[in-house]
Amino acid sequence: MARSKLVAIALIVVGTAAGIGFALMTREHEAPRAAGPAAMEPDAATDAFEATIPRETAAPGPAPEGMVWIPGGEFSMGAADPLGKDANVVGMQATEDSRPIHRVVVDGFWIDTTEVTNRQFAEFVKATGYVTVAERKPTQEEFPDAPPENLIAGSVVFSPPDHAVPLDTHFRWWSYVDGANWRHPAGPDSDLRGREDFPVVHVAYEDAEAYAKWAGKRLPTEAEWEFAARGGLSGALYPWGDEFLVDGSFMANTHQGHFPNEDTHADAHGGIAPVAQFPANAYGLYDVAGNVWEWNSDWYRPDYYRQLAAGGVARNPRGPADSFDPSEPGIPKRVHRGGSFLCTEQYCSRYMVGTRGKGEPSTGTNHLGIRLVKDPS
Ligand SMILES: [Ca+2]
Repeated sequence: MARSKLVAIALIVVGTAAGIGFALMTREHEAPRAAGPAAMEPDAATDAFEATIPRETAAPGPAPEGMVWIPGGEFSMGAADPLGKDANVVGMQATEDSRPIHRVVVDGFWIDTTEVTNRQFAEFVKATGYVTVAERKPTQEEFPDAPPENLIAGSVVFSPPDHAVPLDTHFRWWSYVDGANWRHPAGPDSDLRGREDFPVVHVAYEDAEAYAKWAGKRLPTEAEWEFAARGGLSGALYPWGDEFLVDGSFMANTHQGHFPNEDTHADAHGGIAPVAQFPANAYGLYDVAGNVWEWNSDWYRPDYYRQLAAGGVARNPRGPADSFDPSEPGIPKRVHRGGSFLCTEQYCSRYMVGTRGKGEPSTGTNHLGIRLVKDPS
């Protein structure tokens, strides 16, 4: 924990790659790697979607409040590259880590229909007195090499420029803001009034785990998350199908306009939105595409799907034993899924259901939240 928080404190948000660092990742794919995975040429023999086969088991009892039963079953996991490798160097090209498409079986589970809200997180904090990572003032003992002036509690906030900028580094639109945390999502002058039904943000991985423990739930594995998000469809680009707009209507809270300096609000939401403002998928899940990214319990490796595919059908995979991200070697990361209100076809298209994100565990941002699952008792 201490070592990883150094990323945010001493280096200032190097590790905020919740769909943020994809430009960096893409560039570094072209450079020699010091360590890590072998070349990731997709295996054409396995790189195709096959039908989803949901189990026909009924829910094991009444649904816990705010949750639905996911029957589990066998499905094809991963993302194709529909735009071609030259179409978008900071977008779909970086979906190499979502291939090969491979067969996975997951057992049934309950899942939250929405992202965890500020109202829900406030109940947890009221009951436990929990203090999130972003609210804790880092100490010199924890970070002996950090300049004292950097030992300030805060978090990472989207801070768009007022003019077009190259999309080569996310430092152009992300800032470490002193005093930003879940209670003050845009910084000390902001608060939660009127935002009770917005997803909680600025939560680190350990904050998400603490909330889950209190709620009697757990974070989803990446395979569980994707099975649920696909809603029984096979190989669809989005949780609802293959067309981004349905009858001209937006189906998810994403970014419209020139990224990052212009937001046209064409989907009726400038920035983050309250949960469940767009239609649910066929399993009844809201915002599995867009609004905020969601922590998964798997460690991130770009070659994990290749490892799984080599072993035939994967049963309840729980992620690799360790983490490696070629864009930031030495910084362990957990998987993020679903994309956010900042994803656009110009940058990060991670609202596409099979695509992946990743982030350093102690780093929260104002577009990263929580959705939890629960095992049948
Ligand atoms: Ca989401």
